[in-house]
Amino acid sequence: MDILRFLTAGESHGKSLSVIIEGLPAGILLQPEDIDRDLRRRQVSYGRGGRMEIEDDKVEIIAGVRWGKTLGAPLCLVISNKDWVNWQAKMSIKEEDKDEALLVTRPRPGHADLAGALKYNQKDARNILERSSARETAARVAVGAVCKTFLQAFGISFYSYTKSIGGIEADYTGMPFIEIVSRSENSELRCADEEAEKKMKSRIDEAKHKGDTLGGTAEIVVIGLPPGLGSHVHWDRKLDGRIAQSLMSIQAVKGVEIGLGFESAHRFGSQVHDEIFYETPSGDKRLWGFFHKSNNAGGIEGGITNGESLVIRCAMKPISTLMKPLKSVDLVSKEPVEAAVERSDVCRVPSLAVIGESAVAFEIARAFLEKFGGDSIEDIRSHYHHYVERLKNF
Ligand code: EPS
Repeated sequence: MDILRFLTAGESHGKSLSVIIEGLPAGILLQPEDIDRDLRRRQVSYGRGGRMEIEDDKVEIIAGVRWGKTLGAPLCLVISNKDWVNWQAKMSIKEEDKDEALLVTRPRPGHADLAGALKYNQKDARNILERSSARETAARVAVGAVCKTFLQAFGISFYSYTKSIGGIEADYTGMPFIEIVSRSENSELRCADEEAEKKMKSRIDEAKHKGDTLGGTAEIVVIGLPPGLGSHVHWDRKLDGRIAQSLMSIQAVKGVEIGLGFESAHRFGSQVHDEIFYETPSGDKRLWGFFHKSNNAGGIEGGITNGESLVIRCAMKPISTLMKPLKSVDLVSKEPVEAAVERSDVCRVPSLAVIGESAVAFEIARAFLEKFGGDSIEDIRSHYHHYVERLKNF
């Protein structure tokens, strides 16, 4: 049995999204605001469509928390869809509300519409697209926020920002990390490079004007990780593999890189591997003695965290709903048609950054519980401190 797991339910225009998270210890200080903060970060950005003017995501904690702390019981979270009021008949669970005029039969290239329709034997692609929609990522961000709250108690923190949109790269060379983070948090595109941000915005405007869409890349950084999360001994215990799976499962993500990633394939080994140094641990400055001066590995070696920061990038393809639609074939008539058009976003790379951060937070929390597991936060803290002491005296 997995030590930490979650399931989400909910259609994009259904009544709400729900999540059950199972395996959290008792004693995590948790308030709805801890989750709402990240829900807000996921929602707002330049390039999003009309839906975001309707939604104002807030979580309701239905179960698993009492008097401000988790109980060790399953946590149940619900995020309501404000747009549901406009979709009650179209998304009704009652057979008598079925309306043939509403069927979506023109699958969008790049979307789950066609593959899902074939697999689930559906002539109405709405029965597929409602669940494949990236609306579901709100639930995943809620999960990530809970995991981040838990990990914060151990000095582990998560950051994310936009690296590129539509081929325009942000240049963060020489910018202190703290500045990258604070500027990104205040940018409409989560981009700390103001020049690049301006170009990205006009590229988004251009795409919108042409009825087109854009993708891009986001970087996720995790600071404060101890060495030793994940394992080299089995394929499914390697933390890099698990993080990649988690990120690749985010709607529209087509690639994941850790550290130097694809670039490392072009270099000599001497230009890739991070040399090892040692300084006697002292106070809070360095909890363990071994360290690297470079971080091309991105914080993971052999599927195990090595004590450096985790640095991950993921790439998102352009959104597949185009206002100027591509060629498709009608699911019923089999005639050539233009793909279905419905309200959508032009670009959502900034939200990918926050969703990616959340997906990584879940995997880190899972690996953390595997290593230091206990039923209460106090037990976990004592396992963690015992381990850090052992590393100091290694
Ligand atoms: C999405 C289409 C749009 C996005 C949606 C994902 O929704 P709608 O069809 O209602 O305009 O806004 O994303 C969200 C609702 C969200 O919360 O991120 C899609 O087809 O994937």
